[in-house]
Amino acid sequence: MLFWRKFEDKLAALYIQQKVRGFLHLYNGQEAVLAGALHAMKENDKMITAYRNHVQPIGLGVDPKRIMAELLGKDTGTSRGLGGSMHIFSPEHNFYGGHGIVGGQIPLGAGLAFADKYFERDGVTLTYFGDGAARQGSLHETFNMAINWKLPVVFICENNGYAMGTSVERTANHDDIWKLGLGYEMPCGPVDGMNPVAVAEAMHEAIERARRGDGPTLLDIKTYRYRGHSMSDAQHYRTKQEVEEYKKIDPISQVLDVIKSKKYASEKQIKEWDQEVKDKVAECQKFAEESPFPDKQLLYDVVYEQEDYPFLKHR
Ligand SMILES: Cc1ncc(C[n+]2csc(CCOP(=O)(O)OP(=O)(O)O)c2C)c(N)n1
Ligand SMILES: [Mg+2]
Repeated sequence: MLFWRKFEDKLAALYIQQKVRGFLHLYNGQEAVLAGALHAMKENDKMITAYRNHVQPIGLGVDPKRIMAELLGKDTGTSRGLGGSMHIFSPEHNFYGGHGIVGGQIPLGAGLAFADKYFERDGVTLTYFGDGAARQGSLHETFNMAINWKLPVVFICENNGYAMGTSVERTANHDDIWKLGLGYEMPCGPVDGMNPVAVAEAMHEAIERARRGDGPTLLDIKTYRYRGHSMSDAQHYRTKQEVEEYKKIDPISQVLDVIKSKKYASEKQIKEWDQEVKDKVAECQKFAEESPFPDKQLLYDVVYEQEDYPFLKHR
């Protein structure tokens, strides 16, 4: 979690230097929602999410150097710099993106789960979406089919309280997103998303339900993002005090408190971890900055020669 946090802080700095361009949506504050999931996932399980998607692939084993390179538009990036911030993709690590259309990944996640069931492969698909995406119609069509066909999928609403700036309370008659599962008789419930242990427990239960053939679960994971929706967000919709309140229950601090109180590690060890994380982030930056931009010919290749995806062959 600490590495993901610092990796994203570095991306914010690189954005200000105009080395990362376009959109940039950061995950700071939401790390427990990923850490808990990774704890519960097994080898063939898959993950799909929206555009707040830089750290999930790192958690699944993608080299973070290649993710930073992707954000800088470099040839060594996960999609040779063509995907950019919102479209990290690495199927070989079971990471299926990286989607910019709000709610677009919800049916795709059910589709991945359908394929696993159809081909009788072991595997559960974790389908992430935001509270804003929970208001899209595609969610309802997907829920209906997924529960009807008992697809091996877990629907994870990463409820950080806001869409771009619209609060959950303003977008529906009630603000309990988990209750959207009730109409489909889909197991559902709220989860404390600032606590990685609570997330892991809920994920274990939901993933195992899907794996044994009992179908989907909807988890409404209450979390918070410290930074703006994207880098260009004046944040008029919330107070600084609200952000500070959430920082008091920060997932990384919660884990550090346990480590310290149980004496799992010394202060010296904790400082060493900090340094290791800083060094690793610096290594990613060096790799990304020193990598070349892709050759212009690549644009032609991906537009006109897609049949065998030559541009992906180097992977
Ligand atoms: C179909 C569609 N409508 C609108 C947008 C513009 N848009 C981008 S992000 C966003 C908010 C989504 O919020 P949420 O699902 O809560 O995700 P979060 O950013 O909080 O992680 C909107 C409206 C879009 N990308 N796609
Ligand atoms: Mg949101």
